[in-house]
Amino acid sequence: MRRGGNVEEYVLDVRKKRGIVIFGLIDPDPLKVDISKDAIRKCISTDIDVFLVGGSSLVDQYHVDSMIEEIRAQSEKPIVLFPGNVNGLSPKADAVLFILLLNSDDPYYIVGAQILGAPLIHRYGLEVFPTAYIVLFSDSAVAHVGRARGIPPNKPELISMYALAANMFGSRFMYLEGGSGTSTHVPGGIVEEARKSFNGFLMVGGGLRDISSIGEVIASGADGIVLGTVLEAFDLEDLGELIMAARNVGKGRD
Ligand code: 1GP
Repeated sequence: MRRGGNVEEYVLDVRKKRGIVIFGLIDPDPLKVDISKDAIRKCISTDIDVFLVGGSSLVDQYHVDSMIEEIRAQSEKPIVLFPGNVNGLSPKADAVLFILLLNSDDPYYIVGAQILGAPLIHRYGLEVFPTAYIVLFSDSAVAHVGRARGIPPNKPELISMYALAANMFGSRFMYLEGGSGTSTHVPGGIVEEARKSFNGFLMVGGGLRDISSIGEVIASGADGIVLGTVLEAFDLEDLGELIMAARNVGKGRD
């Protein structure tokens, strides 16, 4: 059942009550349907807060729709699209990260795809999360596809330029992306610098697979973390422990 325009409120409320919002990223790649269905079941058993659907280049709307139906049949949690392109949109979701890939060199990823997607989003009645998206590491698939210029990890001051611009563009969400499956996560110094300048909800993802990296990004100011690879790679017990540890770090935050 569609939630009808209150997902952002729900996300902010979870942040307030639980200290951290945990996003489970489900990949609608048609070549790994069983793995993604298994990841959905693990997300439900381990109590993630929000489903993100997308993130991969290998998608078509049929598989996005069917992953959403799979989630809906088992969970009431909100489903937010994380489209890598216009083909990642679906009328069955609750909301969409309306992504501005701020450090792309290609106008298509800054404004082109958004213009093509806007009429569909409007017609589908999806709730929109205006999201400034910054891809940190240039050796990731998302950087390659989105032609993103990487940000040197030892130059955290550069991120504040993006964070200030994100505010000025009116973005209510900012997503610092390391890249799926990356060996290093977004460093705490970068998260801290973004936190100082960005006024909205700060998400961090990519390469978060142990409590030390998760603890570091939460302590540095992340409001939400995105988990993708661990949902597929970890068994239910290890994933449950990791998520419980993340919840403990989030407890008692302002
Ligand atoms: C990718 O940030 C997400 O867009 C999740 O990354 O697969 O490394 O968890 P992982």
